[in-house]
Amino acid sequence: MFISFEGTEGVGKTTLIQKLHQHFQQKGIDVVLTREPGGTPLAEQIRSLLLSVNHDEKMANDTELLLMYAARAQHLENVIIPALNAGKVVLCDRFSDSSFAYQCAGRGLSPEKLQLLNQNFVSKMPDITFWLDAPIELGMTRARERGALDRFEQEKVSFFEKVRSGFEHIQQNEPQRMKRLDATQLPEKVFTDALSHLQSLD
Ligand code: Z5A
Repeated sequence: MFISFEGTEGVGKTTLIQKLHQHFQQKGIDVVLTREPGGTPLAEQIRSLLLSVNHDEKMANDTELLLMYAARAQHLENVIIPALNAGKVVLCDRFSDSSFAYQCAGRGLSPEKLQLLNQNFVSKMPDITFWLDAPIELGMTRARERGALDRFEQEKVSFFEKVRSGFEHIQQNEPQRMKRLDATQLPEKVFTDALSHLQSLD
């Protein structure tokens, strides 16, 4: 099973993934924990490029989109597909829904560009996606206690509001795949909510 986790910054994706990882391991299920952009040595290098604030020029929105998909192609071929073929559960911190939410809804790129990339370079979509939803300010406060901000984290609240509506758009169009979790709740409750969605798939 391929499970992805989405949301704006600081909503608790990493926290939930760690809890589910532990849960699967305790049940003796083979799990791969991975993330985007990144997940392979080469894709992690692309991630550094994408998140760095130390560029001498503004990264073009198309460049950002294409780098996301270059990293994704690498990740799919070298990590996700082999793990799924070996019967493992894949827990992926962000996947192509983030490209729609950030690059299309957030940056304003046309969904047709994304569709083209998905059709040609994404051979496997998640079986289930958890969208952790919380007011932007809440996630920002949680995440920013960590210190230095990356290139995305430097964006304004208005950008993240657009991103959030991008996730909402996907959830409304694909309610079967994308499940909204109320991320304002305690981590334990977010975890049990996720678990009950997974159990309903059995
Ligand atoms: N990006 C993109 O634009 N296009 C794409 O296609 C892809 C990605 C794939 C990097 O992602 C950036 O890449 C991302 C979008 C872009 N930029 N942004 N923003 P990332 O996932 O690495 O970065 P992130 O979203 O900023 O992740 P994060 O800040 O690490 O957030 P998180 O994993 O969702 O949260 P967390 O680390 O689990 O929790 C944050 C803090 O809150 C932490 O102290 C927790 O202990 C606490 N926490 C967690 N859950 C709770 C609850 N329920 N209550 C109270 N406190 C909590």
